[in-house]
Amino acid sequence: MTNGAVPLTQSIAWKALLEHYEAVKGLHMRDLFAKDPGRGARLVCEAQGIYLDYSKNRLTDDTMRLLLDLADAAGLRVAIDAMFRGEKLNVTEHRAVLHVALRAPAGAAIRVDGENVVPKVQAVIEKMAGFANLVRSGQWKGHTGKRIRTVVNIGIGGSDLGPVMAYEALRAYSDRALTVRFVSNVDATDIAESTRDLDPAETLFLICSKTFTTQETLTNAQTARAWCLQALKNDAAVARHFVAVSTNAGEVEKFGIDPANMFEFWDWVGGRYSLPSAIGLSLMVAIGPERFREMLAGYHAMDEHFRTAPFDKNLPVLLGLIGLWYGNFFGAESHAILPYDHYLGRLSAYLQQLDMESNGKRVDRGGSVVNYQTGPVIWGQPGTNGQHAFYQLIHQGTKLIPCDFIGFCRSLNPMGQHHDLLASNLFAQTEALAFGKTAAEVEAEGVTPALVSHRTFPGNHPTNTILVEELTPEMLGKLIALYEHKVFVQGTVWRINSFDQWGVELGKVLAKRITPELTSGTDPDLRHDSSTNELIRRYRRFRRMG
Ligand code: G6Q
Repeated sequence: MTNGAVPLTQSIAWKALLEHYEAVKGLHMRDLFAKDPGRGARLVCEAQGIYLDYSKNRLTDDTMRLLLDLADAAGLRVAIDAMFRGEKLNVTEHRAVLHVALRAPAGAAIRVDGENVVPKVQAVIEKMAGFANLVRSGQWKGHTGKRIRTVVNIGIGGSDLGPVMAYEALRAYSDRALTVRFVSNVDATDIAESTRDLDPAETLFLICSKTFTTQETLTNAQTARAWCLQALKNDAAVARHFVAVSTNAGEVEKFGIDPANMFEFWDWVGGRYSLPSAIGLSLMVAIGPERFREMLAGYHAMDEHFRTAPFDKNLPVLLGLIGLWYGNFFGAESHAILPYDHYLGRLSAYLQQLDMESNGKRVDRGGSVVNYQTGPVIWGQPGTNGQHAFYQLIHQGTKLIPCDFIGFCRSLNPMGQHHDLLASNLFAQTEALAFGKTAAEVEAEGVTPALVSHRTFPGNHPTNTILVEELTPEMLGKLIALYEHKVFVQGTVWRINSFDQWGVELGKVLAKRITPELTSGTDPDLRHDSSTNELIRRYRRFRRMG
């Protein structure tokens, strides 16, 4: 699938980019725009209701041509087809990578080990819809006969970040008679604060865990069970107040949840790609099956765009290649995601996991250490709040931070001038970042000479602008799939496995070793390094017993 024989940095396409970088690295966007009045209308890509303006980047038409050559040389087309065909691209876990099957329409055929998985995906969506309708209509009663008012999703990582992000994003479409809360942290404060004002008789817990062995989730689930049974005083209540989403029916049953109340998904769905699976159940309860299906249709439309559009008009390919240009050639280490929509307050955190867990890899698929940068640090906050906090560093700091600005033409809460002010801020920021303010311009404003350098903005800070008409469930699906596939594009060029997460697995094992050393009644024989040993001893001295 990749040209494994030639090291990436020795490949013709890479070397051509390196040479080109030397020629264009000094160019300023001020000059690029001045010399080319058509640039802002030409370096754009519009598809699936998404307008991507990538003209405010430190690149030329030649850069794009060379980046597209790199994608071709990386075998991107073959890799995309292999993913959609269900090949086991996750080589270290020997698994297919088929989140695209979760949103394939009924009637499609996508095979894993010879089995068409689309019918079973559709069957789970049907089962979820039946359940969501019962809860939404009040027909699903708690143990004492009361209707459910609050749904608490217990899960962590991929079993939390997607649902919480999408629930916040689609709040405008949700049933306000129901509230959904999310508990993820093993810190008891999370579940204590999330349940303190709730009535157990009106609360339904969704225990979401692909493996159903994750310490944080199971600990929270046990605590929730105890909280519920303390009030309802009957084990039979579990059946009305606990539902599971998992790939592991055996562990679900051991926990005491009736397998009839379990919603299934499969090992070919990575945790961070699982929102469109049964992991999205809390979201479906909130917005209803129809809206959830609209979101799935949006995902699918972007999947098809990615699979079929020529690379120079392919949104995920363009975003992926432009990101790589900065990471691998300009040495940028991070990438900011800045949504100008309050509903997307959790989008950056969601994309942080998607990208950093997928492409935070130091060896290629064959296990050799790579000699080039892979995934960047992804971070961000919604605008305009970020402008009053960290944008300073982007404008005038010493680091190059490419940014994605995401905005909408219409607000879901049209009130007075709010939305025009929000949009003006977005456009003004990308303009200021690109063009800056020269010392001459500052002087012309009559600024005292001592302050001129302080008030000069170098500009030439790259941004992509993603402009969309309105935030809908369908559009949210498209935006998430856009970033999923961007990550795929980069991972393919970097020759890494974007679909395993051994670093997460490490964390799951390490803490389990230390817990008994913190709690044992007798002094444990500590065999860590001297720092860890001292920390454990100090903790034991001061911890609350019992
Ligand atoms: C995601 C990761 C990780 C995972 C959590 C929860 O891709 O694998 O974030 O989702 O560790 O795992 P479980 O769903 O198995 O509890």
